[in-house]
This record gives sequence, structure tokens and C-alpha cells, in this order.
Amino acid sequence: MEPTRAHCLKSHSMVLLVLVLVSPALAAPRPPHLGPIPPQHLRCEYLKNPRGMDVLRPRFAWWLSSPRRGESETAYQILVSTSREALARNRGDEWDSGKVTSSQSTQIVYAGRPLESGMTYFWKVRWWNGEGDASPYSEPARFEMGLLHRDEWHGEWIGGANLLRKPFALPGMVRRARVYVAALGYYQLRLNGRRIGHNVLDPAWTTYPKRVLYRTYDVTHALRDGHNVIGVMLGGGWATQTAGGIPGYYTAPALLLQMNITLTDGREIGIASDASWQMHSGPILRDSVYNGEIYDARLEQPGWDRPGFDASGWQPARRMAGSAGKLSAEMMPPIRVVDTLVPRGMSNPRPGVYVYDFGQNISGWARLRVRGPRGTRVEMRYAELVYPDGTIDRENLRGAKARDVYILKGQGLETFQPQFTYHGFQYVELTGYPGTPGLDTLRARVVHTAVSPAGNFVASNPLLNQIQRLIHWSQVSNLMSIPTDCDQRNERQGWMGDAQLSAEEAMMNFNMAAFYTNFIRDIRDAQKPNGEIPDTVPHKYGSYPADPAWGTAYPLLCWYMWQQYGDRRILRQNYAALQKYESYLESRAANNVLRYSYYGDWVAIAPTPGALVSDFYYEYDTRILASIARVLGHSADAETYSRLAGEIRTAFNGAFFNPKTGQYATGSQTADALALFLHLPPKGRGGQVMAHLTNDILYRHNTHLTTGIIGTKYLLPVLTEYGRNDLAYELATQTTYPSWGYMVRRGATTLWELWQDKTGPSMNSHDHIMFGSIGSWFYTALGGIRLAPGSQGYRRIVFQPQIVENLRWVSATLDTVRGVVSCSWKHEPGRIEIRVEVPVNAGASVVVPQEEQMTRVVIRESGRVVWEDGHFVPSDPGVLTGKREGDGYEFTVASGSYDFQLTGE
Ligand code: RAM
Repeated sequence: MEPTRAHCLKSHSMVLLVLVLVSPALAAPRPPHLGPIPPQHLRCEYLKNPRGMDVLRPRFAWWLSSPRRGESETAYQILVSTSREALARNRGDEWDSGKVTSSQSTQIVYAGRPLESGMTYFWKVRWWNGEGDASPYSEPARFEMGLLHRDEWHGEWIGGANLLRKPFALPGMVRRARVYVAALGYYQLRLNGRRIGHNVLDPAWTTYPKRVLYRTYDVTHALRDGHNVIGVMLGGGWATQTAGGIPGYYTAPALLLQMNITLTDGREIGIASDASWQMHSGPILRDSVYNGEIYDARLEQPGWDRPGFDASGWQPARRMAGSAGKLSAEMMPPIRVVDTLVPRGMSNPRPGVYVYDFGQNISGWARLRVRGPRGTRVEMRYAELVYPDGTIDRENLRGAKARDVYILKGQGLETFQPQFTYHGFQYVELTGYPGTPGLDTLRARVVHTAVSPAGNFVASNPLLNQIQRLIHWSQVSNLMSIPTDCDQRNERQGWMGDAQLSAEEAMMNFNMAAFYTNFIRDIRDAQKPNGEIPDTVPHKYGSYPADPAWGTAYPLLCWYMWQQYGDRRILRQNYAALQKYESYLESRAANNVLRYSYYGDWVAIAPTPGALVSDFYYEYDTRILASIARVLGHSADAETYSRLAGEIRTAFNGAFFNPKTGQYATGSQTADALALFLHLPPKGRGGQVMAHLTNDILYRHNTHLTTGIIGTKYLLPVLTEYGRNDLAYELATQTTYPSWGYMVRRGATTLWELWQDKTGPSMNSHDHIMFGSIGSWFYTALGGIRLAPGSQGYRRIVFQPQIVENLRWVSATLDTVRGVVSCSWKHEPGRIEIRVEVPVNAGASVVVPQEEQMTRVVIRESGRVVWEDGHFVPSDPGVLTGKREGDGYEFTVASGSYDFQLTGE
């Protein structure tokens, strides 16, 4: 029984006894209790309990947490078994790593018996801390393999119609059943009248002729002894969509399906797609990513996906050529309906025309509720904007029809939502509605790849929070199995420039590891034998070879995967292809200058030569490749690439630096900022370039930026790095054109493609993520969370918040591969507080800045003095060292939470 207050008051001696028992200070030292790692902190290939993997040596990861400071992992043990029971008895019959002396808690490569197709594996892990205490084992987690060999797929590609069905009988009860589904286009899977899974717009868009992804579903409980029916609805998706003038890969969608069933008596039964399936055209008259869906409910086939249905009007399914490409497991979060929005208002600008405002620009579709006579045609048209008279403005959708049509069957309340399209919109226009619609007639369904949030940034200036919100929404609405440029017009492509510029922001705000792992493979799939990669992946729009500022997505995404997640494997897997890409760039350079360019500093206000932008990335890519070579231990290559990078640097300065004026090329902010970002200016000239840059911002442009998407990514980080964070902050919080604040003031809920609001119709998306690159600066500069130089995966962190005069506080948190990393600060005259959190197995330095005229500085950490009279005061557990550093004080700390307080006069 816990001692209660009444007990304790009984007598003095009793109080003492209780104190001795409960006070850690007085009690004899006991080994700390290490709890088991909670199941939500276990990952396999970046996923929680993944189903259907085809990585033969998957990687495990776990996050450790401990209330104690300076906690570290010194060893771990992983057990993997095919049986939960064996695992419960601590038997790792597939793999017992034994006690491995290591401080690694991520990227631990499976090294057990070969993993087999379709098998489920259970695993658990325990760890030892610095004192040698072992934690209990975690709860078991699981992972399941997909079909590892092509010959395990017994079916054929079939299609010919929107609806496909296969009745079959099972001679017994089911112990276990899995369905593996691949499609060219989109599918919805049904079994015995029930929808299977929650994925929509599946599978991911890939270069289908090269690779098609499949998903794995557990359908054990959807099957029954006796008659069963599989039903599949097919949509064209990207398989049939004409885009950028290039026709779809195929003229019709196709399905490849394999169902593997084990009965309770051990019998194995396989069902696969083939010409014995039945097909019917069904109610979807037309579906297209850009143009929406036309659905005639009168053509529904009630009961088609259940046993007992009369399929006499159906035809045998058609065999399709399908794809000869590789079948790979889809190992990233699926696209899902992640939220449902209620309209904020409804207006009736013209007779019979109703316009719903959902208050937020999103990707997805509307859900309609309607009652009315059979054959009534209701149309929903989507828009990001409205005209002053309240009608929808669709000029910026270009050729996309972006509408869904529902034709009523006339049977009471009917609900409809499209399945094989999506739209980018804030407004929906409803016409043809029988009667007067109400607010509850429409809901907006928010649809995108269901990545989980990983970061949080809040500050005392509401404008920053509004910008953060715009970034969040623009980012998610542009995750549709690939990173897209926009979600509304007839484009929605995997533009690599947009992808590379937003990747760091995305990795801070969301868990992107699995998503980018897939996209990087897509890039590799798109590479030509001479090393070229395209502007868009999968390639539809733009050119082969990519503009170098777009192609750089390949090396940069790989490198960010290493920095953010410590993923060495991705570097290894792509190294040869990256080298080929580098050789391609070399072949296009003359005298070490790479000049070819199509877009340059895209959508800039002040011009910068495209050649400068391309050559900047040539240097950057070469340098990154040298770093990758170093990580992989290819030291000769590292030497070669470093040398080449040096030569490019010299040539860059020769080509673009003006030693008289101390500016690069046109002297645009982008030109100067790019050079400064890579420290390219000749020795001793950096200050002059920086002065030219800040003058341009302050005096020529009245504290405004003039950068396009390329310059914007680097401008603020450069200002911060070179000591002008105050100016970076002014740009970040500017509210007049051009600025993020201007977008906010004009009512934006997602970021625009252009700094200008409504300009010409052709290039005027109101949901592009490119300018969202500022999001990483929020975390690294204002939030102050940075990787220590040379570190990866948040093993060593530098907390160096940039304390801005007009900002009272900031709070930034990242869920990293190692656990939670956070930094929050607040300041008032004479006082600065910084709280940080460092995960187990990590270490950090905390730079506590000082206000300019402060004297007699005292710094406390959790109330204990750590700096006084100009000296570090050791005593505080966890705070290891302290020294003066620049304008501040730098402390090194071990893992744990710290609360620094600087006071001064
Ligand atoms: C536009 C895209 C994209 C950009 C390219 C160059 O069409 O929307 O944002 O990367 O052009």
C-alpha cells in the first residue's frame, strides 16, 4: 500500500521512515528502472508493423526515452520469430542478435535466417544502459513479407471494364488469407460486399512499364466457408491520364491480383486474376485525374460483390498486356481520406448555383448527400478561388475540368463521392441540385499520402504560425504517392525542383523516410543509361535531361535521407547511379562551368542567369557526392570529387564573380546568396558579397526579397549564418508584396506558385510548396535545432536559437529517428530562457546567446548556477562543459531535458 498523508503524520519517526523509503536523495542508490520500449516506438523499415515488404534484410529502429540525464544505450538484443509464442518464451528462432555491444538504435540490419514470402515475423528488443542494466523486452512488433518472387503471382493482367468480379467457393474455414493487389491505374478492393482497407488512389504512381507497386491486405476475416466473391473497381488514374501532351502509359486500367488462403485444415488455395473473372462497365461513366468522375447511379449493380448475384449480363474479363516491369511492395504510407471538413459557408450567387467555402485549400474531393428524382444530374465543380461576385474562378485550372457528376438513381437518400480522381480546392460549386441544398449537403474530404506529423513549430508572432500552417497544408496536399508541384490544374507532376526545395522542410514537419525512399527509387528507375534524369519523376512533363536545379533532387534527397535519418543504405544503393548522374553533368560542362538551364531561379522577381544557378548545383552536387563517397568509405572517389568541386568553385568565380563590385552576375539576391551558401566567394571577399546582398535587400528593395524558388531556399539561412538573422526575420515576417505575409494577408490558406496573387491564368496555382522551403529555417534558425557538423540522424545536435528582438518565444519539436528533440525559448529584457530535450544516445551543445549590452551574466540550469563571474561552474549533472563562444555561451550536454536561464544586467 502507498503511504498516505494520514499515515505519515502519525508520528515523527514514521515520517522519517517514510522519507527514507521514498526519497531518492536519502535512499541507498538503486539501479534505475528501465521500462520496456513502448510498441509505438518500434519501427521496421521506417514503418510501424509493416505488411507486405520486399526488403530481404529489413532495418529495425527504436526510440529510447529515459527520465535520467546522460542515459545511453550500450547494448541491445533483438529477437525475431515466426511465432508469437516462441517470442514470448524469448526464443528468436529466425534471428537472435545476442547481446550486441552498440549504441545504435536505428538502421539495425536484420541478420537472421532468410525471410520468406508471405510470412509474418514477430520481433522484440531490449537494451542495456550505461550502467549495464537491461530493460525488459518490448512488446512484440511485427512485419510481414510480401511476394518475393515473380513466379508466386499466378494471375494475369486483366481489365476491360470498371468492375471485375470473381466468385469462388472455399471448402472449409479460413485460418489465414492475404490478397496482393497491383493495378495500372487505381483500384478499390471488395470482398463479400465489404470494402477492404482504407487506401484510396492506390497503388502509387510509378513508371509503370518499369515498376508497379502492390499492396498486401489481410482478408482472413472477410472470407467464409462456402461462397465468396472478390470485387474490384478499376479507375484509370495516371495509367491512362494524358499529361503534358504525353498520352497515358495505357489506354485502359488493368489489375493483377493474387489471393493466398490457408484453411484451418492446412489446405492451401490460391485465387488469381485471369480470364475466368467477370467484367461489367458499372456506374462510372468516366474517370480522370484531371477531369473528375461521372457516376450514373442508375447503372449500379447492387450485390455485384456478394455471392448469389446474377451475373448473366456480365462478360468474361479481358486479358491485358499489362506491365512487364518489376512488381514491388508498396512500402510507404498509403493515400487516405485523412479528414472531413464542414463548409464554413454557402452562397447562392446565381439562381441554381450554390458555392460552398470550406475555409481551407485542400486536396481531395467533396461528398454529396442528395434526394431527388431518378436521372437528376448534379454537378460539383472545384475551385481554389472565387470572383468578387461569389462565383468560382477556375482560370488557373488550365485544361483540368475538375468536376464530378452524379446522376441519381432516385432511391431515397443517396451519397456519392468520387473514387478515382482528386481535386485541389477550397470552393465547390454545386449545380443541378434537386431543391435547395443546405450546409450539410456537402463535406470536403481531405485526401493525401497519410504521412504522420513529425514536427511542431509555434512562435509568439501569429504571422509565423499562419505561415507554418500554409506550409503544412501546401506540403500535405502535394503528397500524392509522389511529391507533386500542385494539386489542382492539369499538371500535378513530380517536379524534381519542387521536391528538392521542400524536402528538408517536409522531413522536419513529417515522417518522410518511407515516402522518399520510394521516390528516390522512382528517380533511379527514370535514369537513362547515360546518367540523365528527367525534370519530373515519373516523367511526363518537362525535359530529359533535367534542368540541373531540378536534377539535383537526386543527390540532395539521398543526402537529406542520410542527414535526417542516418540512412546509409540509401547512399549505398544509389551511389553508382549518382556517379553516373555526376558524369553526365561533367559531360555537359565546359571548362568546369555547367551552363545549360531551362528554368533558372524559377518565378523570381529579379533576374539571375540560369547558368549561374546550374553551375551552383554542379558544385553542390559534386560536393555532396564527395561527402557520400566519404561516408561509404570510398576515399579515392571522395578525393576526386572534392578536387573537382574545388575546380568548379574557381571556374564559378571566374564566370560569375565581379571583383570590382563584389557581386555575382546580376547582383541579384539569388546570385549572391547562392554563392554565400556554398562559401564560394574568393578568400576575403565574402564580407563584400554579404554587404552587397544586404544592401540590395534593405535599400534597393525596401526589405523585400526578390528571389525565385531557388534563391528563397538559401536566402534566409545565408542571412542567419552570416550574422543577419534580424534581416532574415524581417523578410520572413514582411507583409507587403513580395512576401509570405502578403499571401497570408490576401487570405491564402496554402502557398502560391508566384509571389504575385492573381496574374495570368496559366501559371497561377494557389497550392505550390516551393516557397515553403522557409519551413526548415523556422526549425533550424528560430527553433535553433540543428545537426552538429558532420553528424546525422540527430546523434549530435547544436541548439542555437536565434533570439529575435521582436519575438518573445518560440517552441520547436522534432520527432527524430532517435526520439524527441526539442528547443523552446523565451526572452524579456535582461533574461533569456532556453529549454531543450536531447534523446537517449544523443548529445548536444546549447548556445545561450546574450543581449548586446548585458554585463554580470549569470546562467542557471534547472536552478543551479552553471556560469558565473565569467566561468563555467561544473556541478550540474548532465551539463558537461561550458565556454564563451562568440556572443554567447556554449554548454555541452548529455541526453535529457535542460532548462537554461540567463540573467544579466
Ligand atoms: C511548373 C511547375 C513546377 C516547376 C516547373 C518548372 O510547371 O508547376 O512548379 O517546377 O514549372
